[in-house]
Amino acid sequence: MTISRRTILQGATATAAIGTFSIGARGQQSAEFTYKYANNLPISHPMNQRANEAMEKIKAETKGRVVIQVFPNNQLGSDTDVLNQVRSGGVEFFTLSPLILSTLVPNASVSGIGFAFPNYDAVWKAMDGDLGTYVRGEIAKANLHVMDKIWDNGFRQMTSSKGAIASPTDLKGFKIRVPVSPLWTSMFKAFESAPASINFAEVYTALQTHIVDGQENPLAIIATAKLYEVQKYLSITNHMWDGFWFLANRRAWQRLPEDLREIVARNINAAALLERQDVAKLNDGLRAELTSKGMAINETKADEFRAALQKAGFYAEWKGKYGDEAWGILEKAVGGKLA
Ligand code: X2X
Repeated sequence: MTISRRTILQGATATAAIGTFSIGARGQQSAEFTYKYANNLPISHPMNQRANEAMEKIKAETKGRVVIQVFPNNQLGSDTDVLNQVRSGGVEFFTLSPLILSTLVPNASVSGIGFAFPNYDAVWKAMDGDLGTYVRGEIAKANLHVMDKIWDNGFRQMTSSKGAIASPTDLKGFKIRVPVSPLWTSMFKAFESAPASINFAEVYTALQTHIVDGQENPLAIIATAKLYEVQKYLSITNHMWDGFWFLANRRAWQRLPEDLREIVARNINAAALLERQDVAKLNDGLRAELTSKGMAINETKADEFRAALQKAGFYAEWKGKYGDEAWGILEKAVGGKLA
């Protein structure tokens, strides 16, 4: 390959444009690094509230050198689109469910195996411990940077416009939206449902127009995304825990000098811990609110659903896919055999 003088000059100009402290049109100083952070959740969800606070702190602590703009609510595209953009560098930061990330990093979804975690204590011990370390190692191999602390989405519950889901038999033939992820599709196929992969950006409309009859999400999302407007029945299934890895385009991350990276990572990880508390608190208080919005809520027995998955060969199949190393770390984290 020959590199012409012209290419070198172009390269030098591009680097200078990124690296200098420029003066904006109205005379105010513009930031040295202006980055975009995209996510799929409504503005009112704790994730956006805590991310906004973190970005303010980052701007202040870096004396305006780093400005990270928050784009909530799929403004920059659906999860599938934005995953591509964060890989190419069109978007610098993105929060994504480990299960959807598994379309790029297959073993990232191991934390989403059905009925694996009994409670939040077990989740945070695992995700801030060996299981999280293992998954972040896998993500790093895919050329993405990932922050240490995973954000909470929550334990997922099922909703329907057709009727209550009281036992696994109610899931047979059920037209349910699932996020775009092989693990989600596999789980609902094991229940003999008819899962449809749909990005969150289209979920409200898909429910409203009855393309699907149900979906599953934590209470905080059912409330903030107003899914109660288009769903009548809420079944407390706690069928899996889900979170959001805070990802960065690797080149964009490495462009930041070391001291700025430290400020950005520290504030984003601290915000994750606050967001975890917010979501837990929110989920505790939401049953009454969702009932007042007209939802009919029922409890279910986790053991029945787990047994149905076991019988369908779900756990054995995924143990084989993840391999003994990843499966062993998961089982150690949850303190028991899963398959
Ligand atoms: O798409 C969903 O259902 C959501 C918002 O929970 C995720 O990001 C996985």
